[in-house]
Amino acid sequence: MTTILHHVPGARSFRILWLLQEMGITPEIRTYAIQDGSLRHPDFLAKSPAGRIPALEIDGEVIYESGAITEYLCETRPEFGFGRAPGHPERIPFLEMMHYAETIGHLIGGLNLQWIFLRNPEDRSDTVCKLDARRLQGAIAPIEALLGRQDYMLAGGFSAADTMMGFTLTSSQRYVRFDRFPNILAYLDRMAARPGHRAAKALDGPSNLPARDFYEVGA
Ligand SMILES: N[C@@H](CCC(=O)N[C@@H](CS)C(=O)NCC(=O)O)C(=O)O
Repeated sequence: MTTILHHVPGARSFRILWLLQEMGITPEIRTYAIQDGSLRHPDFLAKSPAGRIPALEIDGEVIYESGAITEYLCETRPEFGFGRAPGHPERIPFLEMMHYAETIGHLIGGLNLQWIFLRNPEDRSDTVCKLDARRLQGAIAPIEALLGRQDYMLAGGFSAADTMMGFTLTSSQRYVRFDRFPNILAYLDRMAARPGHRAAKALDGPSNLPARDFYEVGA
């Protein structure tokens, strides 16, 4: 099997790298940078029409959208138990958490645009930044409550909902102070201790995002 992951270090493609490593699959990695135009090259647009990572090629077939890739990998490799198939008692929370990761993810993307990718910082909107940081914090708070009741996104144990959400929660720390979310901090420590996560971190590569660790947004 040939597996190629189109990847930006520290970006959403980490979700796929981590899941693949949990499955014992090491892909060939093609690395891009968001700010250098490489994701807008026609060759890449032919694989991912909005010019976004991740895209995953398996034996020449390309899939884009991290949630779709994740569901596909779980469905085609049920022996790992990382998905929750139709009829499974955790099917609904599985789907909810998979997609909730992108409710949070799109808020981070908006803040990244404001703080990292705008060419002219004077174009940044303080109002939008504050609103989005508050909305981000509000979207994370229910996860803190959830992790007060269970160790993973699903009560039944580790799943691909964790590879989707774990990455998202890690990235949220750029805009939200997590000292108010101790259950999530303990969860992220548990995730980081997993051999699959460690192996994925080793493959991730150095960040090429010109980003600070934390932006004080005033939430
Ligand atoms: N919903 C998509 C979002 C993909 C996405 O926006 N990826 C970002 C990196 S985290 C990207 O490629 N950004 C490039 C751009 O916005 O030009 C997914 O989950 O795969």
